[in-house]
Amino acid sequence: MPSSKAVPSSRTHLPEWRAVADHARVSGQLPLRELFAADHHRAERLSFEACGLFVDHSKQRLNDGTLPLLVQLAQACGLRDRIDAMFAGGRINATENRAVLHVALRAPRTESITLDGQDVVPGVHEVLDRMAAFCDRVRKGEWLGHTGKRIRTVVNIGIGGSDLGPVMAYTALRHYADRELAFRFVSNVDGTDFAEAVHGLDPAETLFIVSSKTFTTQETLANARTARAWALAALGAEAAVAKHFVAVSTNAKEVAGFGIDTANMFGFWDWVGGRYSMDSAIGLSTMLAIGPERFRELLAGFHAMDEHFRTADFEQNLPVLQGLIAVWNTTFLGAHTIAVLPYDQYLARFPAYLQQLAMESNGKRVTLDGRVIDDYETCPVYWGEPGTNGQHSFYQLIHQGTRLIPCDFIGFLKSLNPVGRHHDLLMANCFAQAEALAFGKTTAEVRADGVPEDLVAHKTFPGNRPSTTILAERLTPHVLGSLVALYEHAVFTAGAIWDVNPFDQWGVELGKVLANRIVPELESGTEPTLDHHDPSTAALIRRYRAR
Ligand code: G6Q
Repeated sequence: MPSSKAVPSSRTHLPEWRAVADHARVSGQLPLRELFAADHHRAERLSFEACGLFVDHSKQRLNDGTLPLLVQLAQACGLRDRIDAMFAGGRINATENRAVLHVALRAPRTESITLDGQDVVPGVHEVLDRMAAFCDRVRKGEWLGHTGKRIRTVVNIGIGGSDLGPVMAYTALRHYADRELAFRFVSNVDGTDFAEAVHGLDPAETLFIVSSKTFTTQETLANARTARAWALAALGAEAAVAKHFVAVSTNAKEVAGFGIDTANMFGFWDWVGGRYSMDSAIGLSTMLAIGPERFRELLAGFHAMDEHFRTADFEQNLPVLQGLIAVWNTTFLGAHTIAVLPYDQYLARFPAYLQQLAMESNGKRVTLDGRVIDDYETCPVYWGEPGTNGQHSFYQLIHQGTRLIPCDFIGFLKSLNPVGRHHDLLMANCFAQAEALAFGKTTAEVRADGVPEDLVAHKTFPGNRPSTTILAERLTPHVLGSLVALYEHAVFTAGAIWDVNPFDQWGVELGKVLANRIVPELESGTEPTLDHHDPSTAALIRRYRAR
């Protein structure tokens, strides 16, 4: 008798999927030179604007049919329902049975978002108000350390989602930061990270923020314990902890157990994923740096993009288009990576932030209903460095290598540090790189330059290498919020097409479990039995123990 359990159907069985795949075979290689030559309005037609961001997709390998087919695919994949379910507090993180409501973190007071019949927005603002009051006290020098000195340095201890967002946001918004306060970040369990972060600091003037959603993370707790020992060694009394440690967490019990007064704890909720938490209390270091008002501008930027994503037609919807083009380039045109290239030094950590956002979200090989995906590729590798530095290292491969590497260029019309001609030079490079990638330099053009025949092939640029250019007026907290939300929702969109759950991260578990098993084997005084390890791992452990 045939089983009554329906076999989950692959996305590839959708007619809309096949239509995109067929289209990719026919049109995916069309040269950008020809596409631009055939349509003088292409740049305008494929540029989109919302929430202070101007996004030019015209240098992507798209022809007239591509975006409509991708939008039809999004509709067939139920993207609209998924968006509505997220904003309505549905438990769309099915494998963890959780709602996904980071959009509530930036909802204005006047809005309401309900989860299990309860409006979560008042709770969000209650925490924001407490954070603001705390930040004002620290920034004004009213919050004093144990010996009566004001706080001069803030050290955020956290890892993954509790580190990358705070580091990225602090770096990005440093222009707006209170320069009287210094900020350092400790994430790695490597003792070097802690040692270097506190080097030269006066414990009497240092405030640690222990940022951990679960407050059980091995690395963060190890660093927090070391920080407490470091502070108490100088300050003596246990009572100093209350003045030099605050916590950001969802786990009041563990926070209290660690010795931090829960009056000095800023909470958030299980419906905020770590990599979606930089605008929750995890952003405490950001708020300390830029102040509560600017932090609210950051939230307003996120919210503007949330509303755009929720309401705009897919054809004009920035995150939807961004997500669909990522799917187009990787799943249908075969690119394995996407390079993110900010032409702004303040965005130096943006590619690293995006790496976690995209790859921890969509780096999956099983669909929501449990089918192993063996007939299409999901999330690409995200990577990047700020321009122009990257031009002098890895751009060679993007221009002339054998691989297809779509690029996102991000730039600003105005510099926050106008110095001589620097900004013109910077942006000239940004525009030039996208132009060179798209149009290349043909063999005929190289020959016309009088290049010797034996070098012609070497000096030819094939072109047709796709990129998107994102521009904003200047890097403000509002723009940063919109930019991050653009990528958050683009990741969501791509996840809906790939049919994966962007909100779990089971793939990080196995290594953690194995590490916990190896720790006692490294620390034990007696020779442990290593029979349960493979020969390579056992030999590495023996070598380490024999040091
Ligand atoms: C993010 C991940 C992960 C998490 C860290 C830190 O989405 O879940 O990067 O943020 O493992 O976790 P804690 O905040 O619980 O310490």
